This record gives sequence, C-alpha cells and structure tokens, in this order.
Amino acid sequence: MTIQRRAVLAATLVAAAIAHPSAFAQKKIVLGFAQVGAESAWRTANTESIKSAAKDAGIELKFSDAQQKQENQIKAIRSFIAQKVDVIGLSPVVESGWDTVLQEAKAAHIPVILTDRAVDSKDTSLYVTFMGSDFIEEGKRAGRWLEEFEKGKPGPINIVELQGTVGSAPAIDRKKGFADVIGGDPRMKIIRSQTGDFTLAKGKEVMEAFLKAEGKNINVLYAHNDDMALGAIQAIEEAGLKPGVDITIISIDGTKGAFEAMAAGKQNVVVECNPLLGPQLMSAAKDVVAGKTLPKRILTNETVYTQSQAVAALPSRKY
Ligand code: GYE
Repeated sequence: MTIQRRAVLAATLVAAAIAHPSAFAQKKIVLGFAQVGAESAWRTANTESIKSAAKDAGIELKFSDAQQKQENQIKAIRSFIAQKVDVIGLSPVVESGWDTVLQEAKAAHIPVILTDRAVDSKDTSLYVTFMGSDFIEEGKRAGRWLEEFEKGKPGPINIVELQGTVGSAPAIDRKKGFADVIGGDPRMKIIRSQTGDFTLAKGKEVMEAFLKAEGKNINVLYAHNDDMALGAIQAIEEAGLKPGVDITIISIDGTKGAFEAMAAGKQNVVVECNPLLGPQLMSAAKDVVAGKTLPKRILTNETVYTQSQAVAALPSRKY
C-alpha cells in the first residue's frame, strides 16, 4: 500500500468512528447471575459484592434472585440464554438436577461460572470453573475447635445440629466435615439434627423444638451458618439459659452479627466463609470472554475466629 492510500484509509476510519462511535467502542460484557436468594447476612454481602464489582469492572449485570427455589434459577438461566448474555454466573441452591439446563447453555455456547456452591454433575465440561469455599474443611475446622475446647473433659458431650438448606452443598459438606472429625470421639454425640434452611427464623424455631425435647441435656450447638445460630441464641435466652456458657455455640460464616454475639460472650467460635466473591467473579468473566482458560477450581482463603479474636476484628469487619 502506498503512503497516500494508507493516509486515505486512516482518514476514512477516523471519519467512520466519529459518525458511528458505538461500533468502534469495546462491547460491554453482559453477565447473567442466578443468585440463590436473600436468606442470610452472608447472602446479602455476597449480592452486594457482585453488584458493586460488576459496576467497577464495567460489566452489565442481569441479576436474578431465586428465593431459594431451584425452579426459579432454572427459569433465570433459560432467560439469560434467550437474551444471549456473554457469560452466566450461578450459585446453585442445591447440588443435583442441573445437567439439562447446563447442557442448554453449553449448546448456546454460553460459558457458565459456578460461584459459592457446587453442582454434582458428572460432566464437568458443563461449567468453566467453580470458585468458592471448601465446605468440608469448614465443617472439619468446627469439629477440630470443639475437640480442642473439650480436651480432657469427661463426656458425654451432647450436640444439636442446625443444618443448612436440604440438598445444598454447604449443608451436605459442613455436616460431613464436622462428623468426620468428632466421629472418632466416643464422648461426642449428635443427639438432634434438623434443617433450619439457613435462616434466623427457622433456626430459632428448630432450636425451640430441640430445647423442648431435650431440656438441659444440650451441651453444644453446631449451626451451619450464623443466622441460624443467632436465631437459636434467642431461643436459648427465652428458655432461661445462657448461650455461650450453658450451651457452647459454634457456627460458620463470620458475619458481623456472629462477631457481636461473640463479643457479648453469647457465642464461642465462628468458622469464616468469605462472601466477597464479586471481584473474582468479574475477573473470571473477563478472562472467559477473552478466551483464556481458567483453573477448574478457585478456592477462597479463610480462617477461624475465637471470642478474643472477634473482639479485635469487629471494628474492621466488612460484612
Ligand atoms: O454459609 C449461608 C448462606 O452458600 C456459603 O449460604 C453459602 C451459604 C452461607 O445462606 O449463610
């Protein structure tokens, strides 16, 4: 090409860009996100993190709240496919029953990123990556803390368990991890175990039933999340007992409510589960659209907080 022809071409392109700026601007990534619901403080923090990270990353977010119902999440995914979004983010309420809709996304060439909770699909090509916590490890951390706390004390140690949503990855795994650790200790016994659906109201209701049935027999409460523990603390106080003293309280998440309960001596320990997954999700969405390969599993870093550590960390707690 001659210098003159190049100059003409460049001038033509500049003129076209001025006439039609949108055609030359980089296309905004559209992310459809199928959220579980708004069942807990963890979930609220997770949703806020996703919304604000999308804004910061310049990603257009189509957000759907499924109110803890799988059928609503499946509907949301189908509508994202119909709208031809670039990427789908999914936090699956339960583990099973996703193959059909994930195959539909795959057939439409829309990549799916799993966040927070896992699916049990055998075909791992149905999603590009799964980012979130190791729930079995969280359950084990709860169990290990209890073993340490009860070291040298005589049994029996009667435990009641408030499980998360039936069929959800965190409920299944947190139950298993905890049982794996305490199972070898003949003093430890789970005397009651029931779902509280990860909500404060149900946690309170089920704890009331446990207290009615067991009276002063209960030594420990293991709750799969903070909200259920906070509901249970109310039930324990209403029954005239001292939470954190008469009944040892263990829960998972590490939200402000649990930290405050620990600072007040009403809860003994919390195993952290980080909900601030938004920035990680946005960078994964960008990578996927850019054609990069992601690791199949992205793990979140977490820790355990005791009462004194909670007091120190409370002022800077973000959720
Ligand atoms: O622990 C609980 C929420 O999936 C890790 O869901 C999440 C769990 C979290 O309702 O509070």
